[in-house]
Amino acid sequence: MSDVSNTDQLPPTAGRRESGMPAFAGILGGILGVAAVLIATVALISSGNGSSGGDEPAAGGTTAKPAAAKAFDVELGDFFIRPNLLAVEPGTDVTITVVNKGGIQHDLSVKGGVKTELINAGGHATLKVGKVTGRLELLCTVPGHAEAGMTAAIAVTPGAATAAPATAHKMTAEEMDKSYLDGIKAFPAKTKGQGNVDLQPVVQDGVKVFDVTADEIEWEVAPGDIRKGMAYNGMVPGPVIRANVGDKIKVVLHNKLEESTAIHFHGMLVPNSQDGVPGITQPLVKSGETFTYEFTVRNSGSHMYHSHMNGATQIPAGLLGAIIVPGANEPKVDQDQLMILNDGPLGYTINGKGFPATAPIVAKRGERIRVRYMNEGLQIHPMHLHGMTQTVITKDGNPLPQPYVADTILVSPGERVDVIVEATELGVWAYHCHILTHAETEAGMFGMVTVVIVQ
Ligand SMILES: [Cu+2]
Repeated sequence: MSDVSNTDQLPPTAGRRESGMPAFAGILGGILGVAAVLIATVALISSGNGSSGGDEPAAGGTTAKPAAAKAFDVELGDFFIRPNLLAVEPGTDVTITVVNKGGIQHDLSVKGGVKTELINAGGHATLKVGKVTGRLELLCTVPGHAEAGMTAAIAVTPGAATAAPATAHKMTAEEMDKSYLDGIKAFPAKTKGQGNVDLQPVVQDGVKVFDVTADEIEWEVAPGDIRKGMAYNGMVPGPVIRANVGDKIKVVLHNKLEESTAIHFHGMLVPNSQDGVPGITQPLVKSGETFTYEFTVRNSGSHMYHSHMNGATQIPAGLLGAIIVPGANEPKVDQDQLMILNDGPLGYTINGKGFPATAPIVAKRGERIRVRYMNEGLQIHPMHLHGMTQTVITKDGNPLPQPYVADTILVSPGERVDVIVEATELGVWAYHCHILTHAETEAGMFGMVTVVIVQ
């Protein structure tokens, strides 16, 4: 098999090009788009044999001792880079074929250097690192992803050419079975920290005052999976604020973050000055500052409060919570469950936890369960319950004139959807996001998976 540095397959006219540019990639590079797949194929072939190509003629064609070239395959995922250490001989010309196996966009970047474009889930890209003379750090530059584990390195190691090729580990069928069943055995796993705890207000002069402190935290998403996040009152999701229509409420935000923030009351009808968008309706709430929101609750429903500053990072990192305002005609239910969906630095989570640390819903046969879906993430999540249907009764806090029945409920970012589940069927029923890259890997279930147990 040939390496990308082979030049004997070149047409004579292709002899002049940038010094050190791998010939194949040099030609194909001109046909962007279509080329990505072809380069991926070439790289797959070339990296399989672990050859450095060091004995091949140099691409530049004049120097006596050519630079070796080496192509690597690297997988990106939520949130890993595999393999995370690429060993090369000093002076090797490195090209990396990058495949995004995750469910969200990632890129691969040399720290402070070249990087790929954002790669969609399932997409490929090629990173031409060039000649490597010293250790290089690699990372995904999407905010929060490096912190979540997406880092790697190219290490310069004399003798690397004869070492085993660096390839992503592929699990055997037995390993897959064991890992899958072990995950289910661990459910529901205990982890440190729990979100959605009711926030008790202090009543001052007839006003319900809720104190909320934003701070950086470490959060155990799943057993041993501890990630850097941000939280209100140290929990993800933040504490639940409950109020009634007509209540005068104050929400006092203390900013202990190292950056500015603000709170937007998503879905609530508030005076413009209380809408929580820095620079548009209020000043920035800078690090160390306190800001008080005050308004009279006007509309009922399942609502949310979340950051509206650096939102693509702060909200997925955990600055979010539910506001529940009962309506005039609430359905009669035996259980009222919150299901806050999120994705980002904390991974794919239901109420701040990933499987097997998610909580099951346990019901007696015949119970009526309301589930309030809220999507605080950056992606859509079609939530599928096995065995029983879901009746959609409310959208964004507004009761539907005509409820409808479904088994998969698509919840888009910012949406709230209330459903009723009649727990009529005995058994343990899987309940998960049906974008399966949010729920399963070859190592088993993770992320947005839980169960409904009907006894
Ligand atoms: Cu999902």
